[in-house]
Amino acid sequence: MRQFLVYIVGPAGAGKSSFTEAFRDWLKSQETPVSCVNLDPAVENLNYDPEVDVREYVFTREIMDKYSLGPNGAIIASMDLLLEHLARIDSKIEELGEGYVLIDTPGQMEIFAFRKSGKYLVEALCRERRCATVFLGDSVIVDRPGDLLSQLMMAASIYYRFSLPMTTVLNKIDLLSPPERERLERWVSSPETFEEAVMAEKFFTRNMFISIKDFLETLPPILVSSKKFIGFEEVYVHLHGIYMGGEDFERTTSLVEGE
Ligand SMILES: Nc1nc2c(ncn2[C@@H]2O[C@H](COP(=O)(O)OP(=O)(O)OP(=O)(O)O)[C@@H](O)[C@H]2O)c(=O)[nH]1
Ligand SMILES: [Mg+2]
Repeated sequence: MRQFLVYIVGPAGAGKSSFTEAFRDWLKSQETPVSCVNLDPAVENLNYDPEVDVREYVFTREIMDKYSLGPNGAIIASMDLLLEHLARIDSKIEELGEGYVLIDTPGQMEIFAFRKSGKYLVEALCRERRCATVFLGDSVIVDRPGDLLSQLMMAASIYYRFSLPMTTVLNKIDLLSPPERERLERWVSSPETFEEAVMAEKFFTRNMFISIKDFLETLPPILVSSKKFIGFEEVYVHLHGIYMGGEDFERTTSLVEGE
């Protein structure tokens, strides 16, 4: 079996680091080989011990002091500086051996996902390895249909940006009341029900909704709780399909009609 790199990407505070730790523990309990990489140069306190930690090479707090930068400027600079250490990071990942490699990504998702350095890093590490993304959204911030819609748009944009097979996840469902959870389950399992709810808000046109509906049908979000270990089996089944299925899976999940 080869290595399988799984990038955990999502908005700030959605629970990327918590998911990385909890899913690692769950995979270990299933006797699946797994290790973790911290790719966030800015994180101050990490709740788990990653096998590879980019803060060994670049630590944003030091970059702030050294170059008199503010927090966002320092994270941008840190990601750029990390590229100088890419060969070393790559060989450290190689040393981890076969199995799942969970990669916890920076809290400032847009700096990682939408600037050149993040994409370059992902592409370089994926050159010889099978890779996937877990888009980790936050179920707690879904109060109305538009809140889910904007997280799906974010997920679609990450999917497009990285061009990697993706598993979509909504975290923290332990914090929802039973009616909130049932409503979310209805929306993610029935694109028609979700479409009705979105249309009732009278802000989106049906045509604007079509591509997101397609995304929802292709990659319906799995509801998880990193605190309560809910939904991990489903995440595993989806990811394992990518790991084992490879090219065929990528083709069948392509959102481009006719491919
Ligand atoms: N109740 C509950 N809390 C969670 C869950 N996942 C994460 N949290 C909490 O959410 C907060 C943020 O979690 P992190 O794991 O640090 O989130 P993150 O996405 O890594 O944050 P950044 O890297 O700063 O963007 C912490 O207080 C976690 O304890 C969950 O499934 N349930
Ligand atoms: Mg984090």
